Amino acid sequence: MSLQILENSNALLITLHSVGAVWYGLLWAIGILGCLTARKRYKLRPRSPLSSASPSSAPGVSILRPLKGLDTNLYENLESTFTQEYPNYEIILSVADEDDQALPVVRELMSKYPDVDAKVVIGEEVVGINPKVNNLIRPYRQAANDILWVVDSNVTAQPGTLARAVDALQSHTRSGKQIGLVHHVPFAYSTESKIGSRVEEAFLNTNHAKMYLAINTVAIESCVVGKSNLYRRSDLERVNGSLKPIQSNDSNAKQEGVCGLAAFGRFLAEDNMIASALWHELGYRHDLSCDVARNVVGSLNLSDYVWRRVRWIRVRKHMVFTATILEPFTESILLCIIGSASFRYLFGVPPWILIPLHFLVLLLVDLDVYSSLAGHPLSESIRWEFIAGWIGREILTLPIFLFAVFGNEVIWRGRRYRVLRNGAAKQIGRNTTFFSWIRQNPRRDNYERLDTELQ
Ligand SMILES: *[C@@H]1O[C@H](CO)[C@@H](O)[C@H](O)[C@H]1NC(C)=O
Ligand SMILES: *[C@@H]1O[C@H](CO)[C@@H](O)[C@H](O)[C@H]1NC(C)=O
Ligand SMILES: *[C@@H]1O[C@H](CO)[C@@H](O)[C@H](O)[C@H]1NC(C)=O
Ligand SMILES: *[C@@H]1O[C@H](CO)[C@@H](O)[C@H](O)[C@H]1NC(C)=O
Ligand SMILES: *[C@H]1O[C@H](CO)[C@@H](O)[C@H](O)[C@H]1NC(C)=O
Repeated sequence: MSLQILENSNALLITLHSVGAVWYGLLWAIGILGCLTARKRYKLRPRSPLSSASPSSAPGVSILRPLKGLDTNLYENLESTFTQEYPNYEIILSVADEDDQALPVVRELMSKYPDVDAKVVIGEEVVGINPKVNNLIRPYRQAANDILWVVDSNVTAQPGTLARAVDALQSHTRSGKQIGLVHHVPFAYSTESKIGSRVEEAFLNTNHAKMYLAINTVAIESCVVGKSNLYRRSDLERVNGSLKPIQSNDSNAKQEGVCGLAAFGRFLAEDNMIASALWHELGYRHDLSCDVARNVVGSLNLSDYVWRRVRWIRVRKHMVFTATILEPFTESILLCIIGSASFRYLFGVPPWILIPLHFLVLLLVDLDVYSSLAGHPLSESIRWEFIAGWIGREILTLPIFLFAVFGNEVIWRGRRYRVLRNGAAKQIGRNTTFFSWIRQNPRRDNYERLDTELQ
């Protein structure tokens, strides 16, 4: 009898450890896939023939830049859109408020580049709780071209980026599906030695980029952050954010109810939802071109970083529930515990070999991802700070996750929102209970980005 129980529990342990070992192997495979994709995709950035095409032969593009306040590096970020090597584009810069501090910068650039077709739109139109969508709605309607490139205020793009993105938008996947959206992986760089900035930089440029590239290579589900997205207005006009496939074969059919950008004002992570809607409602796919969305991280302290991740997890939780719940098990520390327990049980691999090896190889893979995206290895001057930031991120991940996953409220640019089940959000009043007072911690400077941290 007791032998029977022993055998059963043995079988159970073997099963559990086998699942653990397979999971461990799978996650390494995903990580390596991300690393190899980064190497392959970003090594060469060939010039697109569109860069020097005649204006009439290149499809027109409207670049939309929603702005709010003075970002770190705002002048250079905006200037990078004025210097795109592309024959046929206009720029529409928009602010919600005529006193916005971004306006003088915009005016200066417009007088520096009088030959670039650029204009400013002042004043938002409220279509939902998302201030970025409210700010974008008028430029969206006024855009002269069907192809829109929506670029966050803190993104800098290299001159060839637009032409390469248009090439990608006009292509098809290998299985013949149409490309509905082109996005760019964020690549952060920090000019400051503050700890939050270093941790953010280490996160975005290693683990985040690696997973992002791997998921987009496997392409079983839409996975897009909206720092820099190119899509067609005519496509967006057909979807309503319900993510239900469109019920008609007619290529002009639209969904019911409000369609277009206005339908996404109810979401906090509108960029993510737009990408999902194009994917699920129209059956289109996404493509990453070989450019990155360069992103200067301003000065962040540790609590800024923590709150940023908390917001991200809370918003994402309702959109991709399973992926969010699995997330801690994909992160290095839990993964290492699972892997070392399983390999010890199944194959007798001692943890003192596996654990150091695990973290060492992980660091090397992550540094390789960094150098692929950056186009050069990590520079000597920031090496140790970067590695310290990387270690900090690995350690912080689980506590942040546990804190974030049990809440639904986020504070975004001084406003409180409750995230609802379907990913939509509702703005709530400024209750000053003890808890809301504690949660009011995120930074309060006047320059928080319009776009930002909710991806
Ligand atoms: C759409 O096309 C498929 C095959 O091309 C056809 O079987 C189906 O009936 C069509 N549906 C509608 C609603 O027209
Ligand atoms: C979107 O359109 C679909 C079908 O066309 C409809 O079932 C759904 O209710 C609409 N959703 C919204 C939010 O309007
Ligand atoms: C304060 O919080 C309560 C419960 O959390 C909520 O019902 C109420 O609407 C909030 N007050 C305001 C002004 O939003
Ligand atoms: C972090 O910076 C924000 C402003 O950006 C500030 O409000 C907050 O007090 C700082 N936190 C710490 C722990 O220094
Ligand atoms: C703009 O984009 C970054 C990149 O992820 C985002 O997290 C943040 O909110 C904004 N940038 C910085 C660097 O502060």
